[in-house]
Amino acid sequence: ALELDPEVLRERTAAVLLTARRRTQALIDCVDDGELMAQHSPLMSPLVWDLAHIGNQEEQWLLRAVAGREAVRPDLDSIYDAFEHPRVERPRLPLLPPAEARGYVSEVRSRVLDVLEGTPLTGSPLVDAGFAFGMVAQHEQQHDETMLITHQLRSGPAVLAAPAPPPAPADAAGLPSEVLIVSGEFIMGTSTDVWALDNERPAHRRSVPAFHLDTVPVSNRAYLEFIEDGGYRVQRWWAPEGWAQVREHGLAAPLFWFREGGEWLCRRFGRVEPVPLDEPVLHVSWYEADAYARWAGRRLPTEAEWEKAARYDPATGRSLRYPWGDEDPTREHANLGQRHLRPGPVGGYPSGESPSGVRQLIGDVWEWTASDFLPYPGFAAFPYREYSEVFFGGRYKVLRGGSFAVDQVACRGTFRNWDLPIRRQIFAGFRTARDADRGEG
Ligand code: AVJ
Ligand code: FE
Repeated sequence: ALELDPEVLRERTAAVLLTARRRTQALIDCVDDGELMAQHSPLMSPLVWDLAHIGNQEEQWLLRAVAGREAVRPDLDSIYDAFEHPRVERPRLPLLPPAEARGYVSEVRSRVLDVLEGTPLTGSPLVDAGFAFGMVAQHEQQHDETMLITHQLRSGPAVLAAPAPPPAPADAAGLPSEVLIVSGEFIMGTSTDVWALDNERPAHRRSVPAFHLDTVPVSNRAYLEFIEDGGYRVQRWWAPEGWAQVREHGLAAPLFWFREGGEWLCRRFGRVEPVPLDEPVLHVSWYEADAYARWAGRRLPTEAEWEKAARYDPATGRSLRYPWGDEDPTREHANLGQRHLRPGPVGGYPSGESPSGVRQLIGDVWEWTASDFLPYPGFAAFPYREYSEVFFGGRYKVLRGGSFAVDQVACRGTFRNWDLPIRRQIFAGFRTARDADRGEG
């Protein structure tokens, strides 16, 4: 996608870095210094930690690794090393106060723009097609999503606002509930998408038997049926660890939901509203998604099934970058980039439909899959083991598709996210699948 004239590549790279910084700025400028330093949830860092961590990663990769420049603030590396300090202890670190953190990230950025001007974007895997710059922009955008989660967990008056996403199109109510994805091999992952991260590589063949996938993500309306049918009280729907979580924490609904006067309400960025029945369900753990699917007589899709539904074009046998084709998303295709601070109603974004007719695979809500986070055959850690490799194994479940909170630079048909199956604060929902009957597809 970025086979470009070097000047155009430089301009686009600078623009992508600027887009990320604007988002970061919006997320920190709306609260005072006390709130930037505070820990709003033990699950999250203080916002000011994320801010300086963004700058520190940018310094390490672009100023030191790419440009070979002397360190600006080598003393900060340890404070902002995510592996050295778990989130719960970050408020007690000697963090840069807000004004200094702002000064640090802007100093790093101005040097980075200088490096971008002067570095040939070819000649080593780290700089080819601007990879390291793209990686750093994706890193900042991923932290912008993390910071938005912190905002959702924060209590106090609302400080963020955004226009509502477009209403569902006229055909949304008449969509088939599920779509058949035909049997056969497809190409999973990528070896050619220049800013794809290590865990998305390499492209490889995967055989996927025929299956049916929900046309749209599971809605709050559908999820409420599970709740009202006593779903949280019936052990047989739940994986053992999921049932333990329900019992231990008294779970009875998605995170941020509560009941008042017989009505289900939810909290969103400091405001309360009736649970929007037509939106995809959000803030459920993998265990809740898994239990709902079992209750519905279905199951979660595997990661390979999800990617085939999103990328495989039966007409050509090719795998596309996105459900709609190879072109970057526009606002017609998907709800991304914190443009709207909520998912759109189910059935939306018809221009973003996949060749098989599945909607909203990209944007709106991250989708839990049945799969553990594992390397693809031929995986090679690049450029650092701590991005993906140290998370491989059975502890983390894969999420696909991106949410309204992630920017397009960090979202594509091959992009893989992962989290612990107990997590509920992330912007995650799901859709369900079932095996095809014999003879189908
Ligand atoms: C890919 C979203 C799981 O936030 O832990 C940020 C991204 N890696 N800094 C995370 C990441 C290093 C990562 N996730
Ligand atoms: Fe990070």
